[in-house]
Amino acid sequence: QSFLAYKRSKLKAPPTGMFAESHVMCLNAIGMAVMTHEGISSDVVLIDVHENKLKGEMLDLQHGSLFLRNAKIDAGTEYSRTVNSRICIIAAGARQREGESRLNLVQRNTDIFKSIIPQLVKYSPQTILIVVSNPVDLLTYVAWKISGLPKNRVIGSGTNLDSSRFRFLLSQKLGIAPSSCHGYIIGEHGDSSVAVWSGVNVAGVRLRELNPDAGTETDDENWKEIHKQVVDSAYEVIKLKGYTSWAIGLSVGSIVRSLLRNSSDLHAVSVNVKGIHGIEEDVFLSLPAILGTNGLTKIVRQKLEEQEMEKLRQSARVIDEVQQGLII
Ligand code: 6V0
Repeated sequence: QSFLAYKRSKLKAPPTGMFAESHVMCLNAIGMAVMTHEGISSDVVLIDVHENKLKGEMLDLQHGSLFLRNAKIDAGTEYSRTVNSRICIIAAGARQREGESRLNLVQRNTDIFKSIIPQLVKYSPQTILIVVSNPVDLLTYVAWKISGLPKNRVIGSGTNLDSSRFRFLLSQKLGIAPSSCHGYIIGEHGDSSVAVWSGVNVAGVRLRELNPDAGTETDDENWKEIHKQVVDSAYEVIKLKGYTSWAIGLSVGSIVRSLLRNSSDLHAVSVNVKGIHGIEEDVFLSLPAILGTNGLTKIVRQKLEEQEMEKLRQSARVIDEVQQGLII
């Protein structure tokens, strides 16, 4: 996919400066999944360098606009189309190859961002950027640096998806719907993510009350396997179908909905975490965050165990080291 720009409709924008409902446009399956997410947006623009693919996707989406609450769908290669976008979703870039780590993608996608971000900010200086491209935590930092936007308006999709995978897998093991199984994956979206086992609960009943070893090496119920499956999920889907699309699309759709509706919903998203949980580096990692009209409103400070915090600090150090080597 490329990036999805949720535009502010010039016709519909109320004079108060409030944003009208946005619009989705998207090129690939990620965008398609976002598009179909409960009519989140009424005005969407899709930008990509691949003109034919773009036109094909646009027509395909337009033909379905009847079923998308008549959403306005536009597409093109010119950034002027994105003017006054309330939210820009950046999912442009190289895909992970089978077996390739997300970190390997970083300089390739940084170079792509250098051509995209200044254009987006030029046409929509008030926008909120949502970064999806991988490695998402590093690229959220890159987007923040290039854009010059305040921290609250640059957010990475982060572990919102990992947390959804986690809750799905918990639900399978417990026989309870994912929406009723509570738990967070935080930190890096990827191999060094942290499962907060101490907080996993159903209706306030903590898993650790029933099994104090849950998630540890000594656990004979092997709960930690679930976190391993979360980490391996993308690799598995990519191996099977070549790319991931539906879960990430739906996950980004949920973030967009919270921003547009000013819902104060909580999402594990990649935000600037310097000064939290003892992290000293200027890095972006996922923590539970409240989202609203202005982007990031608050970060919820979970009561983490020392080893969970140490894992976060270790990720921060690794990410910072890569950041230092980037040519931004
Ligand atoms: P894709 O289907 O190849 O789409 C990428 C699109 O980017 C293509 O259509 C390209 O034409 C376009 N593109 C490349 N360069 C530019 C540019 N300079 N300007 C505009 N468009 C450009 O890849 P896919 O959609 O599968 O993945 C895209 C990115 O999202 C990759 O970095 C993935 O790793 C990342 N994902 C991140 C996920 C997450 O959880 N954060 C999940 C899935 C994919």
